[in-house]
Amino acid sequence: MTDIPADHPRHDSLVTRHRIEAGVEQGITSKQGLIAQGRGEAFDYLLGERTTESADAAARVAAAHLLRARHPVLSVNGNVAALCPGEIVDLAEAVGADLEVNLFGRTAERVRAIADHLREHGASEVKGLRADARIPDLSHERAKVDSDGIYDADVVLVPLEDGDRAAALGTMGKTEIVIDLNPLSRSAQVAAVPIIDNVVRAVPNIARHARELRGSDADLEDLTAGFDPEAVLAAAERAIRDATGGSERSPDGVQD
Ligand code: PTJ
Repeated sequence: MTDIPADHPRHDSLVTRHRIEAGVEQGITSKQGLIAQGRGEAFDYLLGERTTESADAAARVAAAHLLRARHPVLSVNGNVAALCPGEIVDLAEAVGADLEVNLFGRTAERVRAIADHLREHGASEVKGLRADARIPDLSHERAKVDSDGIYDADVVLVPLEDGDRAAALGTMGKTEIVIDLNPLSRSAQVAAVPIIDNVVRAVPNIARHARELRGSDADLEDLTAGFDPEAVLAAAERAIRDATGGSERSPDGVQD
């Protein structure tokens, strides 16, 4: 990987891009994952590459849902495995969730490579290899899930994917928490809890909230009941429109 100076103005974004590149080289991330990363980067740029207040509030509600769940499961694809493997394993531990590999471009080799990668980052058990159940009314490979994993879950964290599985999980009566930088994406639009943020920031942020909530006397039910997903989507869209409206452009108009 090219050395990126710590004081480079886009340091974090470039490091993230290199992680995806390495993921492809290791057989963890699909080539389409590179395209998804490019889309994500554009939205992140417009959001100021920061966790907005509304994304932070949504992350806290997500933590409350995961802590209250009977059986929470965190779904892992090739991009998540490359970008934040240690952080997703840590989140699973913080909320007592299962980890399950679920891929759009599913191959047995890639499922195994991702499971191994998560184990190398501390996961004790990784589901998704058996794939002995199906999400109804979903024709592609993402329908393949474990019967004692996503199929049985009541709350599922779905980071960064196309929208039809999120909708299908909702139809099954599950609460879906979606992390996606695009507030207009179908998965964000159908989520019970959309978190419009980069997975590299959102995943550790949910874990931080979960640990804080666990140690407090906060009413988790109150927290989840008062949540408005539409307001979160509208706030993210507003932040993007403000950024493109010219009010916050750099003085010389140069974009890195
Ligand atoms: O590993 P697989 O086979 O399961 O494939 C995973 C990808 C991501 C390739 C697949 O799900 C896909 O093609 O997704 P899409 O349809 O490109 O959607 C990806 C969404 O994630 C887009 O809305 C992006 O804006 C968003 N996104 C990309 N990078 C990030 C992100 N959201 C949060 N954090 C990111 N780092």
